[in-house]
Amino acid sequence: MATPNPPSSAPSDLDIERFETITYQQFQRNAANLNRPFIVGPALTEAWPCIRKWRQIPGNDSQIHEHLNLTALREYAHHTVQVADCSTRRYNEFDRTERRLGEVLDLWERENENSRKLYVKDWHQALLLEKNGGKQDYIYTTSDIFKDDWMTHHALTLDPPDDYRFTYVGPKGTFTPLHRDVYGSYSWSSNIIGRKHWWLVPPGHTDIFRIRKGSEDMVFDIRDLGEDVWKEKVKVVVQEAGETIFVPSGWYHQVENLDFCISINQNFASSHIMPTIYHNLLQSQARVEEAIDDVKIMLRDHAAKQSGIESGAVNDDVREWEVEWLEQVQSLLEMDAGWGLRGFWAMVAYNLQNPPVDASLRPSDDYVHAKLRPLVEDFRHRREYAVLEDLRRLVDDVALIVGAHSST
Ligand SMILES: O=C(O)CCC(=O)C(=O)O
Ligand SMILES: [Fe+2]
Repeated sequence: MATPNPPSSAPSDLDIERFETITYQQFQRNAANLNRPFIVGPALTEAWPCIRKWRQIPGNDSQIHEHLNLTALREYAHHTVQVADCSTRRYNEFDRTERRLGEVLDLWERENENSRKLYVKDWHQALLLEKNGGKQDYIYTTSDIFKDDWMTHHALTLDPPDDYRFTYVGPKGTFTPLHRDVYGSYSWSSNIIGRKHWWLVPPGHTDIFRIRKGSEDMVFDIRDLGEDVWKEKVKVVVQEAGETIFVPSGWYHQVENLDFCISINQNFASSHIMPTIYHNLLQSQARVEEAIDDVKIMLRDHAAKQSGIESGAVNDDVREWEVEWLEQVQSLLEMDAGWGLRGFWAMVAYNLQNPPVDASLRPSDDYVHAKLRPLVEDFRHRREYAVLEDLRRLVDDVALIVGAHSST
């Protein structure tokens, strides 16, 4: 029997829920429980100083930057930024260079074919402002719902301080190819000026975008595949100026600027997704280990020769070569993925001891500890725990807090 059509107002699986305003409990349900995207209306950003500063009073000229007051960005002309050239693809990204923002502003103001393709991305505007004695809230305030962020909260304590807060500026037509966010983190992105077109792929539909069956590599631009292939599977939405979008953990997405846009975004992670982040890091580590497997054999054989033991018969207690091996893997992982196991556990320990936000805006300690206990237990079976003393001490500190009892 045919099922009747749902009333046209019923939300379909492809709809993105929109909130005018949102409570922390609603955020928790969508982020932690359902891991699905949503959009929050302009009420979240309307008091941000940057909206007033960067919006251009409409005139009747036909500048490509329309509503964006590029002159107001001159204040940051000395900031070094990453610039993607959207006319030149390089692997899974566009060609990128590092330039002073002032140089890019000059190019945009000259308005030619080449400058229309330049997209300023991953500009650490808030961090650079703070380094010069300023404050993030001169530009914007992070919404309460996103404050339980373990990544930037910890990264700001490093020497030199780092963060995952970014500003994006790009003319109409510039775009970000299909990707997943770093380490399986969440992101939020608020459009200050202009509209963005988003394509969001639910984790269950990732396979249709692989370049080959079983491959880790994804298509660069969803649109190359033809809409019929993905139409029923991908969430597509236009994000208006002032709106904020939440991108869930592990969702592939791609974004096109429909106008000259400026947006503020942040990759973030709270206790809900620590297991994802931990397992993603271990997967990256496994790839590093595989790539330099010959180094392991070399170190082990060398140690065996030195101690006069036949290769393969090295006693488990001979650890020096293994310390060297595990350290090499960690430093390569840090270069490749931006951090390693030390960074992960230091972040966890720091956030347990110094929660980023008041208890009403984060899960209960019981919840947080229950999320972390299995990770501690897993890590205690790893060679890094047995061999690298500083890591063992760090993880033992975490174990004490979360109540993971020693296995020995
Ligand atoms: O706005 C863009 O071009 C990309 C934003 C993005 O990928 C994100 O917020 O995760
Ligand atoms: Fe992203």
